[in-house]
Amino acid sequence: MDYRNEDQPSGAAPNEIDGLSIVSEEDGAQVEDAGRRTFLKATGIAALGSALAVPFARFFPEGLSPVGIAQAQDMDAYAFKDQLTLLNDRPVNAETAAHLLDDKITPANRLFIRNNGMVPDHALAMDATGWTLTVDGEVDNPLELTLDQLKSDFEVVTRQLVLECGGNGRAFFVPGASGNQWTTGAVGCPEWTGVRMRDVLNAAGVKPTAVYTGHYGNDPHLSGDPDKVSISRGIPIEKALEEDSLIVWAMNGEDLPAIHGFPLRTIVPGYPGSTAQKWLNRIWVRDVVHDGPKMGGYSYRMPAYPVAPGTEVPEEDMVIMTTMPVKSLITSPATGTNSVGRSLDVRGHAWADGDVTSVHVSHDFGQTWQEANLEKPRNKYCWQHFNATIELPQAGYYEIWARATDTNGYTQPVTTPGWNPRGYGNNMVHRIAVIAS
Ligand SMILES: Nc1nc2c(c(=O)[nH]1)N[C@H]1C(S)=C(S)[C@@H](COP(=O)(O)O)O[C@H]1N2
Ligand SMILES: [Mo]
Repeated sequence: MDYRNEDQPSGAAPNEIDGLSIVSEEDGAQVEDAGRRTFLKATGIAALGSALAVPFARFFPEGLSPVGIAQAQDMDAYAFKDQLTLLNDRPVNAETAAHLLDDKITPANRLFIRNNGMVPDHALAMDATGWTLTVDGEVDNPLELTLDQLKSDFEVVTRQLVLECGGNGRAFFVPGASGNQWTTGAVGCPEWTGVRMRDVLNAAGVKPTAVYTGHYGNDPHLSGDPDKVSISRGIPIEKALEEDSLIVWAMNGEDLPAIHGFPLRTIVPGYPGSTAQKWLNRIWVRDVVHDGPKMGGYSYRMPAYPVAPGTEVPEEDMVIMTTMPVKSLITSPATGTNSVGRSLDVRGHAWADGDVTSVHVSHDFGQTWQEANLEKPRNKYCWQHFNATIELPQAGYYEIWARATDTNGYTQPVTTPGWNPRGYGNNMVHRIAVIAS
């Protein structure tokens, strides 16, 4: 089994209150040299840094870079991010504190990053020369489309769509689950521009034998082995043919940033972020469920039945995670805010696989709930904004909780839901802490 990306168990789970949590380092001693890139010789402090996978390599003086040039380049591609929490720098993984996600449209510099491999060279150079998208497999006419063809031959659509990692909230599972210790910030809702995946698939002519897509990008594997694919996931053909499953080249009106998949990626709203293939160059239409790297084993798969926390679930009992659960995030005030007024304005976003029908907030650990104002979504799969004014009965310490309910009648649980080996799908209520004066 490849532990490099899914990482080792993190030990104790952090405190469950957002903002008071301890983000544990991961990937310790898992770093290997990537043969296909030039590396600085690991000596002295560099060797030590390499063994510990120091996550703040960019602060090291020039020449003392602990893990080498390729990683330094990835961190350059990360440099435009605004105050994100870096969980790992090889591969780059970073999340966003809730109060930094207050914008209605998530700016590029606040969107989380989840890389399984390295940022490809063409992206680092922002060079899309000769880029093509191949569509093959169970289709009548395999296609090889240039970016220009993609942009001119199909209807261009712009949609604001949630992108959320399936492991968002993993840090709160007890016992801890291995992988990036995301708290609440592996989510965002930028505006994407591109074409519908279904228009492209229909142009290729989907055969009746098609059951699944397989998405490929060209991000180098961490091992440096050019024959290894970092990640290749896919979606059921019915989902690929839905009108909001997109192939996009722009985020918030600009070219995709290098680290977010320049020049092309998929966006599959309602599904785990891992299906949103970055640096997309091929969609392979399959006559079986796609079996690329990170489709099998414990990756993005859940037990087929409820298991007790800590259970060793046999691999054959794991099933692919499809839709993401209903969720909400309080983006103002920031957790830890002191001296808030007794009349407290709170706001945030809520999202689901479909629409959110209501959001409730509580200041007394869920003993009483108050319905928040909820805006309609700008388009399907866009997050919805809520706000409420909570009257706090007296000065002191409060937790503010938010709980969303979706059109299917599902409500966020107040505790971590169904434990699973890799800690996916945690949609427990979001909690912040404030002191009222
Ligand atoms: N080629 C490629 N695509 C990828 C990944 C990756 O490592 N390589 N990570 C996936 C995962 S697990 C997630 S959650 C999203 C994260 O997208 P972002 O980094 O743009 O936020 O990209 C997905 N697409
Ligand atoms: Mo992810």
